[in-house]
Amino acid sequence: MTKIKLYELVGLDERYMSPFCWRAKMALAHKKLDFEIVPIKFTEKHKLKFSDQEQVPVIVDGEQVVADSWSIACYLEDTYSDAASLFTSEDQRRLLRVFNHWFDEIITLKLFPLVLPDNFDVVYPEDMDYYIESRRQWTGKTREELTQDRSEDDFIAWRASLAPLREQLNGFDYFGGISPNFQDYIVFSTFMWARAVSPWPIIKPGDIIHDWRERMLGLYDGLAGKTTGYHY
Ligand SMILES: N[C@@H](CCC(=O)N[C@@H](CS)C(=O)NCC(=O)O)C(=O)O
Repeated sequence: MTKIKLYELVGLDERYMSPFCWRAKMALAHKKLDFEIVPIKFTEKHKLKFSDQEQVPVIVDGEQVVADSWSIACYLEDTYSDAASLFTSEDQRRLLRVFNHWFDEIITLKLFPLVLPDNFDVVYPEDMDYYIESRRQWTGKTREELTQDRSEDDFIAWRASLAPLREQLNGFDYFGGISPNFQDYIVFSTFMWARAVSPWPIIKPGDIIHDWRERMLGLYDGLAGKTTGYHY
């Protein structure tokens, strides 16, 4: 069987900085599927033309091309139904779809301008012009303005907003209970983006979420923990 290809965004020093790619990668590992990473820089998105869109992650599994992390999780779940499940039931899949949106649009979006200023340091020089302009259009601010605007208080507020997740983890090793499921990968992906690009600790030791993140870093023979990132 040929390996599944995962097209994944990469920065300097092999920093895998796309949260959505982390979701796809952890889902592939969860199902114990054989895969290889095809690293993509921001200025190499023409290499994704075959997928009829311009974003990573994309997987190629034989003849099948699937883009978008949620679609990839569903594809893997349905295609490799004999392998460990990413969802505990169809009801949970529906609920996690909502969770997925909430986590992206509320939790990760709030963190975005706080971590973004550091992301510039790990972008390839050839990607920099595109990165500066696209992020200025996106946020309406320059890197300098974003840097000036953030403070530890913003991080404290962000950490506090994770209270419902702490509640869910209480007494469990993973959001999935005794073992991880796709909810764990959704949450973890944001932590992996931050870890790859910013020295600012978004979570601190002593927090139940920090303990969980440590467990996640060790999963699948340290798949995530072995990658380049800041340690906190
Ligand atoms: N909803 C999509 C979002 C994918 C996405 O936003 N990918 C980003 C990387 S994190 C991307 O390809 N960005 C290209 C760019 O910024 O030019 C998913 O879940 O996969």
